[in-house]
Amino acid sequence: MDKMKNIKTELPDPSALKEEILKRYPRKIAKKREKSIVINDPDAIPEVQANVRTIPGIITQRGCTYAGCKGVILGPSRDIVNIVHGPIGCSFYAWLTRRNQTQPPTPNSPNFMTYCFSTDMQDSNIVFGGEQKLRQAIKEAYELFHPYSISVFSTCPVGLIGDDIHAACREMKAELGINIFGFSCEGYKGVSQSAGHHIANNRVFTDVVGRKTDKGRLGKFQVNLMGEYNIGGDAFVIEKYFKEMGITLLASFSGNSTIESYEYSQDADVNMVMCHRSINYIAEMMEKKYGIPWFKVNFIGANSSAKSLRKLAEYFGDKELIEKTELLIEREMARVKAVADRVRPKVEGKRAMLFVGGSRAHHYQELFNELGIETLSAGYEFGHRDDYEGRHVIPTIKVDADSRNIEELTVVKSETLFKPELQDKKLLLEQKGFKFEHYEGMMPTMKKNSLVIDDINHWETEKIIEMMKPDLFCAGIKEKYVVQKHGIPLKQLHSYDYGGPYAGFEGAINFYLEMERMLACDIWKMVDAPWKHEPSIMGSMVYE
Ligand code: CFM
Repeated sequence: MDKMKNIKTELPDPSALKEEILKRYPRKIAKKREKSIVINDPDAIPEVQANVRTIPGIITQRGCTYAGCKGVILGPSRDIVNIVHGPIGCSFYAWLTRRNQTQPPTPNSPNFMTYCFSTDMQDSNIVFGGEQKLRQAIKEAYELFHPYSISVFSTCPVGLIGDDIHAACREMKAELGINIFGFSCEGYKGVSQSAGHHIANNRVFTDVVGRKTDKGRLGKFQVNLMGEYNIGGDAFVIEKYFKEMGITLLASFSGNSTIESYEYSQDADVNMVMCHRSINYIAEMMEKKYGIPWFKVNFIGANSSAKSLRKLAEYFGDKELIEKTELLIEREMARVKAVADRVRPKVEGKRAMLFVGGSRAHHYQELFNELGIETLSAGYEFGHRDDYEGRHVIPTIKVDADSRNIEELTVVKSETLFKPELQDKKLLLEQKGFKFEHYEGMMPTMKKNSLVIDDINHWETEKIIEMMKPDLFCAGIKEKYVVQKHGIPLKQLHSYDYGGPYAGFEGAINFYLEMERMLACDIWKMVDAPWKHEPSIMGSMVYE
């Protein structure tokens, strides 16, 4: 390792480590994985292979298409009954396993998030078809709960036997008189959760957004917040700031939300996109159809929260709004600074790795930067090249058979609801350097020689831990105990380990304190895994 290099901007070259990882793979697999393990150079971003099939048999972090559609996008809305058409296991897996929170306005307001609705398919349904059972389930759910809306999610067997869930939904919608729609989000439909996001975005756009056109204005500044799922109460924090600033949040896709609010979300003056991966499709389509511009925000990290709130105020350009925003930031930053000043010296120089989803592996690096914690290696489970390298690469992304599987909707301008004045405003602001439809991606913000790994697996996780010895690893429950047995603390960034919120200024403070607890402590060095002393069985195989 070359100690003379400028370690402020540059990490040691990890080429040898990459070789070491690839050496163990059969040749064909090594060739494939090589393209997903890249050594970063922020000045000349290398291409990352992403959004391709996981190698069968490898222990991936990924989930399925159904998880992305039902669990991620639709799951956090409270006034809709989400019926899973499939075997009970798929429902059980998706039942309250994410930490989305919600706050119904009154104790009597509908909230079906805690329920688990399933058609509980049996062998006989697989043989003779399950559509009739699905119709019955929709009817039963309606009679019991009288929800605002009902949706249906296909699981793998439904796609295999060919039940027409959309026909069943149309029939029941006509019969019951409420909005009922379905998602062909069979688990195998795409290579990861990401396909499920796209499928969910499409249907929500065609069947929900724009249904209510008589709402009228609800505030002076109307916005939608997209790609914020209220994990650990993050959305509550952001909503509080909007309220203080006088911003009216029409709809949040989809943390702390109602389906009803999506129906008039086309009345927004702007869309803010937090998690680009999961929701950029709706933002794009709403701009085409309704003329609503969108820009990227990030409320993870105190500095990025300040930047995002400022950008919002700048968009509206209202003097009073700008003043209120500055006051809020000043007050909150003073609180943040007091804690950061105390915690930073204790954790500065520690080294972290983050392997999460499709946006947090990037967003959380902001919090680490604020504490002087260095990111050695990071990657997404299912991000696309644009989430790594920036949106400018989108035209160069190869569309393969797996992506072609997911419908690309053709969207046309709405004759009656398109707002040309918002597009004029966008143009004017763009001339002043305001960036719309822009996401720079994760890699330009990471140091030279940081190791970027897409769809990391257990073997690679163990290897980078052994060789780079990070002080902290961020991932999910599947990785947690393997990592901790190495004597390294793991912070879950999907569920927050029941901590949080981590969004906004108070979230940053919570996270700093969590880092102090995890990193300024010696207990992890005392972990003694049994395999360090006991012989383990080794195997090898010849593949050619
Ligand atoms: Fe977006 Fe998410 Fe994420 Fe995601 Fe997810 Fe999630 Fe995630 Mo878990 S929508 S990409 S599919 S920010 S559930 S709230 S934490 S993997 S990084």
